[in-house]
Amino acid sequence: MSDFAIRQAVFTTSAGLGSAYPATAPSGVEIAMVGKSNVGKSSLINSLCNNYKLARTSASPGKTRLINFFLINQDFYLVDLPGYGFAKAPKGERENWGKLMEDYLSAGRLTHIFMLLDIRHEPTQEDRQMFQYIVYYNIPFTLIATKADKLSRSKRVQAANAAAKLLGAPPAAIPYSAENAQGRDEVLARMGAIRDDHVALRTTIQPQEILEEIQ
Ligand SMILES: Nc1nc2c(ncn2[C@@H]2O[C@H](COP(=O)(O)OP(=O)(O)OP(=O)(O)O)[C@@H](O)[C@H]2O)c(=O)[nH]1
Ligand SMILES: [Mg+2]
Repeated sequence: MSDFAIRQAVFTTSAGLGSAYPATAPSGVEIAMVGKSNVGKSSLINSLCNNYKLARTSASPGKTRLINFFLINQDFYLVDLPGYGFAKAPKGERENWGKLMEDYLSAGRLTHIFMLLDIRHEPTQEDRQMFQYIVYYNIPFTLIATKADKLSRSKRVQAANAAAKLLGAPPAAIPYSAENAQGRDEVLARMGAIRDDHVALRTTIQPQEILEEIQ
């Protein structure tokens, strides 16, 4: 297992439509949680950070309405986004969701997406649209199948991978449970790798080398 650990997680700010985002984190790394409402995005952040008061969660969908930034190890951001597919939401609110997401996704600060799927359910049409967006814009992603505790141990890996396949992705998703922290080590290791890789990319290309290449 990797030696990456979350030593500190601090809520920084919430951003709504038209409000400013915080300055990018020192490492430039920003990992955002996307997925349908109620899939467990806020719970995943809490479980990873071992702090159940960090992000607000709720049994009823539509809890997270703003973009919430959490600074990890004073180094990179985890970002909690509002979920989609909340059928009961009024039309105006769904339009707001679209604008909020479009603004954020086009801001160019996001470096990786954790896309969450409920391990028990087939991906929805909206999940597939979201995934197509991710692929179209070439955003690096990791698939996480949430609520793994709802299935028997023997079925989890297969169900997680099947959900990924139905999405149209390579058939690999990390089964995760915010109830019993199954998958936590794997997601933390992934986070450490994302963090390091990004730094490597940023530090190996020096402006001088770019200039030499152009000449
Ligand atoms: N059994 C189980 N329940 C979970 C798990 N993760 C989340 N939940 C429950 O699912 C519900 C929704 O969780 P949230 O984390 O608020 O979901 P969300 O994706 O942030 O939802 P929105 O903010 O509405 O988009 C809550 O009742 C959580 O307790 C899990 O791994 N296992
Ligand atoms: Mg939430």
